[in-house]
Amino acid sequence: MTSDDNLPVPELALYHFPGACSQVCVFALEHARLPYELRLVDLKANEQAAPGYTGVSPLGKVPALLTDGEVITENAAIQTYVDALRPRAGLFPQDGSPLTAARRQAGLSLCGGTLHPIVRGLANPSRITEGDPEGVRRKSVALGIKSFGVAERRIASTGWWFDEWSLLDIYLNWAVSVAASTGFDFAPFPTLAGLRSRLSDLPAFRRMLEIEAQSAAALERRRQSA
Ligand SMILES: N[C@@H](CCC(=O)N[C@@H](CS)C(=O)NCC(=O)O)C(=O)O
Repeated sequence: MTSDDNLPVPELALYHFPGACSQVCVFALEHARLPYELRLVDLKANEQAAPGYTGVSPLGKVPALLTDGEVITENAAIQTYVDALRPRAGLFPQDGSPLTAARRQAGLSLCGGTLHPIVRGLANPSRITEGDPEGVRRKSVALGIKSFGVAERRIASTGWWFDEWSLLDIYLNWAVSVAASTGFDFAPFPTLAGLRSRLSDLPAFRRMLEIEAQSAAALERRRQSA
């Protein structure tokens, strides 16, 4: 099979857990209409620590993408790779400008390097400390107010990281949804809070939500039969 840019399309398999940041990669593959196999890793059952999976992802994290048998780890790298396979899918702006490229990298770094650890501290504080998890949670709230504030100011004028939606808005929405599920207050950040409803206009976003629900149900069945 070839892509719309006549690049050969590799055989793809994505390792995913519903609700995890790997949902951004699900969206990317769906929007780019690339065929892929979805392989579920049950983080609740600690499957990420099993040797079968650490052979794929040495840190035992999702997402990981197999492409013709080669592994790509790190969400930002997978997003960049999928965009490179299908540049005309419109996952990121393609104006070729160095400033746009730098802003894209800034967004990927903000989501992966800053917001992700904060939402982890909100959702799973006891996995970060051997001491008082409540202290980690409180600190994560304070860091979240500052860092989500930066993201809110960035997207406030257009509603998106760039002038139009991009994969960065899907990534931001993931961080917002996890933080919101812990009770983090998004009232001061209305543009971030409205991301999900604006993104729901995209067919691939709705497909991603369906895949999330189907994956959660499949894992529940797997646990019941274990
Ligand atoms: N730096 C990695 C972080 C990925 C990550 O932390 N994924 C979480 C799910 S959102 C995970 O797999 N956690 C399992 C664990 O830490 O045991 C990336 O950006 O891809």
